Amino acid sequence: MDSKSPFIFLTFFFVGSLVALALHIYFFSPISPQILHVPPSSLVKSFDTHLQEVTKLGEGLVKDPEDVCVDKHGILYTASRDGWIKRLHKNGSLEDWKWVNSSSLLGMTSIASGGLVICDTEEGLLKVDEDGITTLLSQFNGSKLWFADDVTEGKDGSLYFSIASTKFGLHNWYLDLLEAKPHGQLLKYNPQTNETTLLLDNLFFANGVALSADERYLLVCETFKFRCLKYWLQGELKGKTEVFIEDLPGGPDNINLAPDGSFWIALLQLTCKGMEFVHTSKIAKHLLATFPRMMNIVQGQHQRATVIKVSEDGKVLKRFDDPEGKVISFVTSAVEYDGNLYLGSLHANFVGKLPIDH
Ligand SMILES: *[C@@H]1O[C@H](CO)[C@@H](O)[C@H](O)[C@H]1NC(C)=O
Ligand SMILES: *[C@@H]1O[C@H](CO)[C@@H](O)[C@H](O)[C@H]1NC(C)=O
Ligand SMILES: *[C@@H]1O[C@H](CO)[C@@H](O)[C@H](O)[C@H]1NC(C)=O
Ligand SMILES: *[C@@H]1O[C@H](CO)[C@@H](O)[C@H](O)[C@H]1NC(C)=O
Ligand SMILES: [Ca+2]
Ligand SMILES: [Ca+2]
Repeated sequence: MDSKSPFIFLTFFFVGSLVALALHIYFFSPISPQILHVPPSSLVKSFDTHLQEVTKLGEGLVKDPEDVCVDKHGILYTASRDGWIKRLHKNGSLEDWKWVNSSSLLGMTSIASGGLVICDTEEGLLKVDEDGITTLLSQFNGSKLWFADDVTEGKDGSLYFSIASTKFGLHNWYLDLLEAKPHGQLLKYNPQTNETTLLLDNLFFANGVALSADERYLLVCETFKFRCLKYWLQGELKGKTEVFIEDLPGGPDNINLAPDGSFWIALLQLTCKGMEFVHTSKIAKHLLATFPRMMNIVQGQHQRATVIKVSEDGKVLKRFDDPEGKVISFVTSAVEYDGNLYLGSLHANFVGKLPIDH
């Protein structure tokens, strides 16, 4: 036998494997990606450690509470991944309040008439009150409402809510990130007339929504664009959109009005250190989308927690971090109530509580 044969065989083997891999990716990649710009500020390490001082409420009794809200009586609510809506009374007792047959509950808000409205990424908008669970809205424009992400209520009872992606679902949200194209929407639902209107389309993963104190405008976070938009509801700019804050040091998730009229925004670290190149390489994006298990190497949300307080004119007033995610990570929501910040997280078995100085 020729001594070169094994070498030739190996060469053919490797070239053949590469061609097969390329074809596989070409035919099976579920995305048609574009390049994503990641702001340099999101790559800078923070040295603030305030979030390491959180108290853990309900530790072991809640699972991945994405959002929290407080009602007019000061009762704190959160949705656990097991479907339980838990509430924390002022005396400190945690109650299993209502059970929703769902593992896909995200943003929530307490409503003036009592109870809550919650986004279920599979079902749409749910109302939860003493009488039980009702589906408020499950369709829009003749198709099923998928991936409702966050909701807030206006004084007239209107519900403003976001659809993170009309293309990918909750369990494939990283595909939306890799594709880096705008599939998000901002909508308004009027419960009196059952009318739903589209306010904004083509958003980059529409996430948290918050009304200003005077309800003259609505803010919506675009997670994969590292910015929040301001949508005018009243005045001469009504119907117009402008950038509220951009180049954020993380992807904005929930946003909540603070008692002083500013806003708390939770920021996600979307990629772990050293892996940022995947957002600028279409080949890397296709490879990850075709072999999704590899996303575990790339994702960075569990490595940090960051919340910022932003003034009405879009200036960062405060920033709190757990820079390595030692005590809390993947913080998705920050709600200020009565001198404390309550923190939701998709990587925690508790709700965080942090006293804040004024
Ligand atoms: C706390 O308050 C709730 C609601 O009023 C009540 O149901 C519960 O029994 C109280 N728990 C304690 C330990 O006092
Ligand atoms: C919950 O929903 C699942 C799927 O929709 C269904 O199979 C199951 O019977 C439901 N469980 C209860 C207790 O209603
Ligand atoms: C509603 O659906 C129709 C038909 O699919 C489409 O042409 C139209 O743009 C949609 N409208 C909105 C507001 O999404
Ligand atoms: C809105 O929808 C609900 C439930 O589908 C129905 O009971 C109610 O009559 C509707 N209201 C209007 C104004 O269409
Ligand atoms: Ca929210
Ligand atoms: Ca969210």
